[in-house]
Parts: sequence; structure tokens; C-alpha cells
Amino acid sequence: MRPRIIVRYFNPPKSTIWSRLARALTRSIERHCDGWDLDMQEIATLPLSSPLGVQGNVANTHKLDAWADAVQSSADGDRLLLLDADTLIRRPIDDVWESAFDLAYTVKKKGARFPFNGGVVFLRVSPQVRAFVGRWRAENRRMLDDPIHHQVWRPAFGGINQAALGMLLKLGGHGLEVCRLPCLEWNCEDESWDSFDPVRTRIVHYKSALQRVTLRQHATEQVPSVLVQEWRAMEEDDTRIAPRVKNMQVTEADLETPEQLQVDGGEFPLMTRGGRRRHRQRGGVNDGPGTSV
Ligand SMILES: [Mn+2]
Repeated sequence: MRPRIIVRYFNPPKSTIWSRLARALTRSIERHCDGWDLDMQEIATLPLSSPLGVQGNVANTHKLDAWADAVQSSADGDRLLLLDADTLIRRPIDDVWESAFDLAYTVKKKGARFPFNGGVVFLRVSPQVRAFVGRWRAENRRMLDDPIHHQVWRPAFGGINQAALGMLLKLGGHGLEVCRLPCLEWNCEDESWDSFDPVRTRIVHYKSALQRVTLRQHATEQVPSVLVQEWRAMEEDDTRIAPRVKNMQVTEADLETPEQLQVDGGEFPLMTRGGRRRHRQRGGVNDGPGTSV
């Protein structure tokens, strides 16, 4: 069974920002995750509200609910990556399965404001894992409904998804084998951006300031330009598909089935445009397949 990447996102009213992020992520997965399936869905927003009016908490609750649904409907032995839509995969991630774990999450370097980031979570599904993710969802809901409950855990773990996960990991008793992956490699987030290593980093998290600058939302924050450029290059790749196919190089395989080239070939189907022009300039005849290709 191929491992599966689970992405759930939604757009705020009158915005397509998250669709844009999701498209670039999809492109990066197509490029680097050959042996994986992608299960990406835009979800409808529900009329949830946060007693403190914190819209980010509501959004993250919707996302976690949808992740949890995907986990509950997975079979024992399924390998899943729960992934935020504001990420980019920039090199293969298959190595993660070399470690034995039920749940793997990404920890920040020492001295960071919070100990981990919840945007990248790998799972090997089992009844215990389904039960744990069910508790994660329930604790998150409890924190949304009861801000005091969130306040107890927020100083240690931050946002609502993370506070709920941090609480459950801290309390223990879940019986899961838990693996801690370094953020710099597996989830390069705000406190890792400055240490970004193109050879090592597999997943970059385009959150907060990096997201604003990358999407050109009139942001002036200082973020590593190499990360901004990588994301923009991935997005532009989307719109270059047609021209790239049109300018396709002729390969050995094409020469074996020359009829495929007639679309653009015209008079001398096996020559490039430049080859045909030079051929005419020389006043030559078409002297057989492949000569000017
Ligand atoms: Mn995120």
C-alpha cells in the first residue's frame, strides 16, 4: 500500500490564498513524492466560533477535524502524512519510514519559543493511533469551547492544535511509539528558516511572515529570499506546462515513431524549426529522418 499525504484546507471569504498554496504544494509533491498518493481536499467552512474570537483557532480546528476524519477512515497499517497546505516538499521524504514509529512529529531547536510545530505529522495507522487522533481532536475542541483550558497549555505549546497535541504527549499513557523529527529537515518553520539547508531540508513551512512575503501581501518582514524564490518558482511551473510541452526536445523514442512529430513538422517533420530553416537556406533536400534533429 502506497503511503498517503493528507491535506485539508479552506479559503477565507473572498480569498484564494489557500488554493494558491495548495497548488504549489501539489506541484512539489508531483515532483518529489513518486511513490505516494495525495489526498487533498478543500473543505467547506462550518459556523464554528471561538469564544475569544481568535479566527486562527477556528481555522485550525476545522483542519484538525478533517485530518482526524481521514485517519478514522484509514485501515490498519496505512502510512499517512498529515500535512499543512502552506508547505512545499523540496526533496523526497521516503526515508521517514526507515524509523519504527506510530506517530512522528517535528521538534524545534533548543531555545525556540515552542517545542514543536504541528503542521507535519506522520502516522502508521492502528487502533491505538486512531484512538489517539480521536483524543487529539476532542482536546482541540475542548480548548476551542473553553479558552481557559487552552490558556493552561498555550504558554507551553502555542496554537490550539499544538496545545492539544502537546498536552496529550505530555500526559502520556497513550502507548504509542513516538518519533521526534528535527524541524530543520522535516518542517522548516519560522525558527528554522535562518538555518535552512538546501541539502538537508525536505519540507518548508510557508507560515506567517514567510507566507506574507512569498505571496506579496505588502509584507516587508525579513525572511530568507532563497525560500521565497523556491516557492515562486514552483508556482510559476504551473503556468509553464503548455510552452514546455510545445518546445519538447525530440528523443530516440520519438524517432522510432516519427508520425508523432507531424503536428509541428510540416514539410520536414523530423527536423526542428531551426533545422528546417537552415535546410532551406542551404537549398538542400530532405535527406532522411533525423539528420537535422
Ligand atoms: Mn501551516
